[in-house]
Amino acid sequence: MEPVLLYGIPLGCSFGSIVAMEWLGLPYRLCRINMPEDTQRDLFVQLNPVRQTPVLLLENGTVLTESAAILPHLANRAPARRLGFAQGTPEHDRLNETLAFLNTTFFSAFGPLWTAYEMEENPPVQEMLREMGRKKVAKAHEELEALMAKREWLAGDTRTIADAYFIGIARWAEFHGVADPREYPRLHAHIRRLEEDPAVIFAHAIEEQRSATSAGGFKGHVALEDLRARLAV
Ligand SMILES: N[C@@H](CCC(=O)N[C@@H](CS)C(=O)NCC(=O)O)C(=O)O
Repeated sequence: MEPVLLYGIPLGCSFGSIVAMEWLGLPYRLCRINMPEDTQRDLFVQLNPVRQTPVLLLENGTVLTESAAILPHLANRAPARRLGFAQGTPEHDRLNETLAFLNTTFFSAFGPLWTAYEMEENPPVQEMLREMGRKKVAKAHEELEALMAKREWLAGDTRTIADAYFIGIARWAEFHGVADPREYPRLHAHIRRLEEDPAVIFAHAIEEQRSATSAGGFKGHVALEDLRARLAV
């Protein structure tokens, strides 16, 4: 069977891996994971003891976790698609640098906002966390805005897995009502361009369970329980 990407809803950062899968154009399946309920299930914990999505189940029954590992793995599957670069090149270094920034500084800037959103009501603590989150998200946006002054795409002159990963996280700013797009015009133009991409439109439709047209190799969903038989022992 094709590789299976386990993606988390609502609003998972695995969105970027769905976009990358579509850009890749190779056959794949998806497995829908409701967070946090499904991430606590025995089979999911067996797949990823860290209890997080995305998870990529490979053809040989082994598992790859972490966006920073899954996305380069996908890019390497079809080098002709140019979603990544050959190891040892300056472009590869630049892509690693950008992915690392997105996976640490940008991703974690939203941490306080998610904590405030998910915690039991406690207005003073929530307001403090929101303020901290607003500042961290604004700083990360400033850094990305400066970067986009020099580049057409996040990691250089061409579209890469960094852009796929970015769009799955960037939408959190609107969800939390932070980072006014007018303050980051280049970054916002980049977001608008990505939002018009068929792969991004597809990923939204998948998350929202609307009819979704794949421009890539999507072969349908599989249930979590059906993956049990595929796991390598
Ligand atoms: N370092 C991981 C972080 C993954 C992560 O935090 N995933 C969240 C969604 S964005 C998740 O699955 N949370 C599980 C839950 O809320 O139950 C990566 O980049 O892949």
